[in-house]
Amino acid sequence: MAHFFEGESHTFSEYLLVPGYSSHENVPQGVSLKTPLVKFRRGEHSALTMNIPLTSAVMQAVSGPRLAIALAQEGGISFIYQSQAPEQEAKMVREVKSYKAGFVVSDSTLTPSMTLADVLELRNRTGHSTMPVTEDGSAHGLFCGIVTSRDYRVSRDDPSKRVCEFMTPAQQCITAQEGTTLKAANDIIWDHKLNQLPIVDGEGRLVSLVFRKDYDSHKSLPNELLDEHKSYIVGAGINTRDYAERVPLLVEAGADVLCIDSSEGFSEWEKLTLDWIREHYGNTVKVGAGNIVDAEGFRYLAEAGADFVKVGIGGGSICITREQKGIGRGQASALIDVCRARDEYFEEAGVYVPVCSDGGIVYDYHMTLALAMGADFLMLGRYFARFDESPTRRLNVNGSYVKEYWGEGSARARNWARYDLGGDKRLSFVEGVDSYVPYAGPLKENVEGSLTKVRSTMCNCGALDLCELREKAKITLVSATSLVEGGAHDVILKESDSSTNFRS
Ligand code: RVP
Repeated sequence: MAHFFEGESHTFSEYLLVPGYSSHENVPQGVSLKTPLVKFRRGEHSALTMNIPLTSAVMQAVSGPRLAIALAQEGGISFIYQSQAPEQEAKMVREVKSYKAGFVVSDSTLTPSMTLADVLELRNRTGHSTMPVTEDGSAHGLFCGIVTSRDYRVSRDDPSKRVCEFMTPAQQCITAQEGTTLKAANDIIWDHKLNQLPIVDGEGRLVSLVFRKDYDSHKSLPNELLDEHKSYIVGAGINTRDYAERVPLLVEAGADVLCIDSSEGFSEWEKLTLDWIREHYGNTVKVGAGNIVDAEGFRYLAEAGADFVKVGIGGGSICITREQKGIGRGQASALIDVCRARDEYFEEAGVYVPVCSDGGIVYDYHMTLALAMGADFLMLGRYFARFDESPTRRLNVNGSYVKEYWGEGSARARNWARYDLGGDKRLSFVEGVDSYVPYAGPLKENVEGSLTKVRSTMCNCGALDLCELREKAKITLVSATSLVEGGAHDVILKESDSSTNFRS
């Protein structure tokens, strides 16, 4: 007879935090969100610590180089998606590692023969209004000029007008040589009243751009996550199929941490992957594993040598695994169960294996709940997909801006390595959807907004750091009726009031 699983299956929205005593010290400015990313022994420190407990999902629609840089600047980590050729993924990792704070490698470069229509399309897609022009349109091609929104008038100019007819040509641009310091570049910008300064090499090839606005913003990045060479920390996804080929390329490219990206991680495939990495790299390569949803799954991966363990099956916003296969578990219950197992394992083995709660965060308060339930950090897809920096197109649908967001198990992503158990490819089925999410602007201000709420709630619970939150948080299950009470109710909302839209 089938075994009846005794654990529960609740999700975040079914819980609330009951406030605890807070003293005069419990103010948001005093709250630390630092958290360990990889395992450590009792009495030691984690070799990698994040300044905020957020990572971005291993997904095509989420974690490209641009988002990885923006998130590292805020103190979190992206995991570049693995559903692409290993060389291509390694190139993205390299792009993040070679990014020098303040020196931007353009991802919207033009060629002289492109048209104004191309410029407008690119501007719409990326949100960038300044675009360098290179001979072959590559980010490091021969520098030909620059286009800004001051160079054309949409209402008057012919969309077929060529870029070379309205760009500011290279000869008229003030540029600086490769090797110029950020401070010196900034002085040139101010002395010549520029908005941006192209940096070129000895042969006139474009290296990067320095923007006037970035210098000041760089100075205000107190949480940025840098390695010992002052490059941003970045993670990369791997799968349980081509690791022997992929891992060496990612390590060589400088990935700081890897993560096995699998929809179902309680499997021998994961152990074989971890064994291979340990055999070839010992403990120098850090690698997380998942996803699992109970204590047994955690124990298996911890004993197999995972540096962190990821929890979550079927709770992702674009995920239809539960509908398609009937497997999974409510994210909150899964997390509580696994965090208990982590603490028991720590007691027993003296090794602390951080737990990541992956998927299903809809409201900002879900972040606080997940952290209070024991998550060391969170992984989010939908949340980050909405920002300027995600790699997808921004579109105008029925008068509102949206960004595209699709699951790794969707037909669009074709990430069979994440789901496939082998066998005839023609029999593969989808476990994810292709969708839109509301466009939400830049990552920085959204993350700041969400974490302000997290810090504030932590103060209400009397906690000044994440360990204290876990110890002090009082979590209660709520009834379906009290859920209704939680939103605005029994009033007629004014149309102009958008403050009830708390979804993040
Ligand atoms: P969410 O943040 O709710 O959008 O969830 C993101 C998570 O969903 C990912 O980190 C991953 O674990 C899972 N995912 C990604 N693709 C799919 C799918 O197509 N089913 N699920």
